[in-house]
Amino acid sequence: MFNTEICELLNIKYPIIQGGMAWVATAELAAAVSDAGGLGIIGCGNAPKDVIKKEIKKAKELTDKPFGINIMLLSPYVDDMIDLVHEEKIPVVTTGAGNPGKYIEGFKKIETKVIPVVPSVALAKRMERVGCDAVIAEGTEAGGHIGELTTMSLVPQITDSVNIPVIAAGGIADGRGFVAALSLGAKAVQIGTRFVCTEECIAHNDYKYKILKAKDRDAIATGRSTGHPVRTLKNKLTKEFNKLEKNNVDKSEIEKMGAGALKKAVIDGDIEYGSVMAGQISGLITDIKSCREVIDEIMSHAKEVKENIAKL
Ligand code: TUI
Repeated sequence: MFNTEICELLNIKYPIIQGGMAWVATAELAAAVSDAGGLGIIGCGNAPKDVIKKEIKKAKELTDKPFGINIMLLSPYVDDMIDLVHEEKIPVVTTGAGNPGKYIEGFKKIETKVIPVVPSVALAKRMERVGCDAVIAEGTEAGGHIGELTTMSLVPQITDSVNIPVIAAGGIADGRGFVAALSLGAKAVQIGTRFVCTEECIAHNDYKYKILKAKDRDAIATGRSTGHPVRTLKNKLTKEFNKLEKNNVDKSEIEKMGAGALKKAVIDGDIEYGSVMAGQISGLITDIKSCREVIDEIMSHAKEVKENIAKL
């Protein structure tokens, strides 16, 4: 059940892809997700080549299953990350925050699958035209840098507009969300926040517990005025951001405040002045368990949900 074309494309058991979260998605998390039958992803964020090279080496030691990397296209080290994909023969690359078009020809030569995150139908169509293997339709419910449209609106509009498989992201953390995504035409899901609250995730415990304590309206978007909205959990930093935005402070001032804030939260555990990126589904997450338990639970829950719908 739920063996979709994405399973075949990416050589995985379950159509679950882990979000490529900067700082959070290290070798430990990626290997655990891949080992449990999903596709683990190492999030490169703004990290330099030597750091990611070490993560790839570690992940290869931890699992013999395939895993991918996420390249954040605003990173100053994008070209180094592309070189790493070639050197390490990484089978899957997801991208965020831009258009990976110019790298696709090179990836095709080494049979690396390219799957960009897209926030709109227009970009999804463009990505299909330039030869991407699938797209991740990420709704504004997601954590981190986000687009405008919700998963519920974005996914069916994209599945109707392209012929490549669509992966749904944003607001998915259990079997109900998984089945809902497939009902909208997606062939897989990408899950981020749920994987932060796992035993294998190296994020600071205070970061994980802030997600566990979050309620439905705690994951808010700031930075809309800068044109780069980011979803994080409410704290002293978001209060400061909101104040600056209300006072029409220069965009560069606001962006300066955000620099380094993610590491502060994920690594140092500063959940007041750090950027606690997390999705709107945070309120649904109430425990920390292993990646295998998370994935097994989603899959068995999804089966139950599907059977219950069939009875209606
Ligand atoms: O990339 C994300 N979310 C992220 S990346 C990140 S780490 C970071 N650290 C410091 C500075 C900046 C980021 C935290 N969260 N999500 C995927 C995503 N991609 N969301 C939206 C987009 C997107 C937006 C515009 C993708 C393509 C795009 O196209 C622009 C174009 O070139 O047409």
